[in-house]
Amino acid sequence: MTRILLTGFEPFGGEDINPSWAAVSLLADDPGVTAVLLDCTFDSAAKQLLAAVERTDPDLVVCVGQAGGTVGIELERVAVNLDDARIPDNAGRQPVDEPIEPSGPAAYFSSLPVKECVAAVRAAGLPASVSNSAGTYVCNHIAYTLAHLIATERPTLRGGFVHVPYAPQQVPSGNQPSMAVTDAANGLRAVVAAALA
Ligand code: PCA
Repeated sequence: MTRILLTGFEPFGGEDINPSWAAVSLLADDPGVTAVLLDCTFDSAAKQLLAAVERTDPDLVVCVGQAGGTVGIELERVAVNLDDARIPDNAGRQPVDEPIEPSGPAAYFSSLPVKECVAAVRAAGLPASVSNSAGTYVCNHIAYTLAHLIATERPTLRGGFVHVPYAPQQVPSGNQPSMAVTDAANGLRAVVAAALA
């Protein structure tokens, strides 16, 4: 059976939930899926991701994070070799203008078929788009770490990063866009199916 590793993040920035983990955990019992929760910290999240890849030896890895303020599921096309944190991570670390891999390339492209994944999410009736920046915080750090692993050690692994919007309960006044966690989960199912096709 195809082995699929999905990761989501713990809450950060004063939020009570992170819709990335809320959605990923709804896929935990899907065939072939291992769901792993990552700390929202620069240091431990990458270690947790690499350990999970070692443990599960996946064919596909989709890492998922929250992107507050976005309207749809965003397939990240690019990961940059830069940590530049606007707020401290959950361990209180706030790197500014630091490379992730000092000898690594400036950026990597996702090895997910991002356009096909967007089309699949839209076909499932949900908004989606390609994003050309995953930011410079913990999500980009994980996207770069994954891409670097694929480039240097696991050439047959396919993987990339996806951002999901806030869950509705995070924006009770409705002044920012949100997506039901069940919809985000179904969107992620479409991403996985397209990535494996
Ligand atoms: N979103 C943050 C980090 C964790 C998360 O869910 C980001 O976009 O970097």
